[in-house]
Amino acid sequence: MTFTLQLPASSVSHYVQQFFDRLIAKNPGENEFHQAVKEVVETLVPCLERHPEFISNMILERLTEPDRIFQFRVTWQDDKGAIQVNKGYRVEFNNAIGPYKGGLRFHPTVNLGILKFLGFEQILKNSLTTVPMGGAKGGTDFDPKGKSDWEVMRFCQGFMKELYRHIGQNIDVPAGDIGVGGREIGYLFGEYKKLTHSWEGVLTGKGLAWGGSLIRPEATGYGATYFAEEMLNTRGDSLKGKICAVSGSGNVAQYTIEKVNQLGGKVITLSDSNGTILDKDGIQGDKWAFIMDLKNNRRGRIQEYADKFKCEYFEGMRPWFVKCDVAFPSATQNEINKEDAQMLVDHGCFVVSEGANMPSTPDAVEIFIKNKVLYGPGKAANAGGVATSGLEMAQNACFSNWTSAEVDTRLHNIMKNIHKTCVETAKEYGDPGNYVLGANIGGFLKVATSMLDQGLV
Ligand code: NDP
Ligand code: 2IT
Repeated sequence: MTFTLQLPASSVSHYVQQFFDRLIAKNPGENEFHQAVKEVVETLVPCLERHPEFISNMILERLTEPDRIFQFRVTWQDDKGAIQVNKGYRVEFNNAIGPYKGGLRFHPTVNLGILKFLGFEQILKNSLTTVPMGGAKGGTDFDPKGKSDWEVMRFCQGFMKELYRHIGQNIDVPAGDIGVGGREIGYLFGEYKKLTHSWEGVLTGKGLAWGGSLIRPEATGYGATYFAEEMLNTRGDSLKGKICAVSGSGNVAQYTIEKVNQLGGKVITLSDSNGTILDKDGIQGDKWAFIMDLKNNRRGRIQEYADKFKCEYFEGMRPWFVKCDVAFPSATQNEINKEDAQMLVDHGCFVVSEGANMPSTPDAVEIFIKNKVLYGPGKAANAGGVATSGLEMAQNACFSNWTSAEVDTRLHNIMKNIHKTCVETAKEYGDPGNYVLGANIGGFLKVATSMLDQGLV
C-alpha cells in the first residue's frame, strides 16, 4: 500500500510533501503508521503556514519519531507445559504535555508499525481531551483468544516482568485496548505490585475495588455516542429514532449500544472477526445482557446471538451493507474501505462516529467528506476512553473515588469540549464542518507549542 498526499500548491505543501517522502523512506513497511501520519500532515498545511516556527524547529520530524521504543521477549508456559515465546512492545511516543499514556493491544496482528500508528494518534487524541497526558501505545502478538485464564495470567506476568522497569504513575501509564480488558489489567497490576513493592496508579482500567474509576469501562462507547449526538445537534437533530450500525462486539461496541439505547436510538448490527449479526428489532434489554455475558464471561462468537434470538447472521461480512442513519465502527483499523463507505452513503448513512482507531481508509474518509457526512475521526470521537483514564489517574493521585454521576458528567463535558474544539478550529482554519482538520490542528497546536517551550529535547 502506498499513500499520496493531496495538498494545495504552496511552499508549505512542498515542505510537507518532502517531509512525508522522508518519513516513508525512514520507516519502511510501516503502512499503518504512514497512513496515520499522512492523514494528519495533509490537514496541517494551513496551521504550518501560520506558524513557520514549527517548520524551522522541525516539529513534524520530532513529533513523528518516538521518544523511545522498547521491544522485548515474553516467555511463558501454556497449560500443557509447553514453552511459548511472544514479542512485547512499548512505544513511548511523546510526553510534552504529560506522562506517556495509552493502551496495550494483545492481538496476533500486532507489529511495530501498528503500535506506532496508534501511539502517534494517541498524542493528538490525548491533547484534545485537555487532560495532561502524553502519547504511547504497547502490546504483543500474543492471542488471548482460546487461552485459559491461567494462560492469560502467566502471559501477563511475563509481559510485566519486562514492562515494569519502563513505566510508573508519573512516567508511563498503560491501559487496555483490543484483547486487554479488566481481567488482563488485573493480572498486569498484580505483577507490577509484586515486582516493585509499590501500590500506585500505574495502569488504568483497574477494578473498582482496587483503584479503578466508575464509568471507565463505559467511557469509550459513551464518549463516541456523546460525540455523535453533538455532531447531530449542529444540524438541529439528535440520536432519537436513529438506526445505528455498530461493528465489533467488545468493550467499545458494548457501551456504545447501551448509550445509543438510552438516547433513543436503535442499534441493529454487531460483529466480530467471524461475521455480522443483523437484528432489525434492535439490541436492547435481555439481548444486550446476553452480549455482555457472551463476550465478557463466556468469550464466545457473535453467531451465538443469531442462534439464540433468531436473527440474520452474515458469515465473514462487516456490517456496512445495512441501511442505517449512523455508523459506529468499533472493531479495528481499516474496517471501512471505499466500497463500504459508498454503500453507507448510498443507503442514507449521514453520521459516522469512530469508536475504533483509524477504522476508515483514506479513500473512505474522502467519500464521507465529499458527501457532507458528519464524520467524527477516532482521535476525537473515541477520546472519552483515555480521558476517563485521565480521570482515574486524578482520583488515584488524590486517593479518592468520584461517583459515577460525577465521572459521567466530566466525560460528557470533555466530549462536548472536544467537539467544540474541532468545530471552532475547522472554522478558524477555513474548512468549516471538517472534523478531521479540526481534530488534527486542535490536537497538534498544544503539543507543538509545548515542544517549542521545552527546547531541544
Ligand atoms: P475488544 O478487544 O474489547 O473488542 C474488539 C472487537 O473488535 C471484537 O469484537 C473483535 O472481534 C473485533 N476485532 C478486533 N480485531 C478485528 C479484526 N482484525 N477484524 C475484525 N474484527 C476485529 O477491544 P475494544 O472494544 O477495546 O477496542 C475496539 C476498538 O476501539 C479498537 O480499534 C481500539 O483501538 C479502539 N479504542 C478502544 C478504547 C478502549 O478504551 N478500549 C479507547 C479508544 C479506542 P474478535 O473477538 O473476533 O477478535
Ligand atoms: O486508544 C485508546 O485511546 C485506548 N485504548 C485507551 C487508552 C487509555 O490509556 O485509556
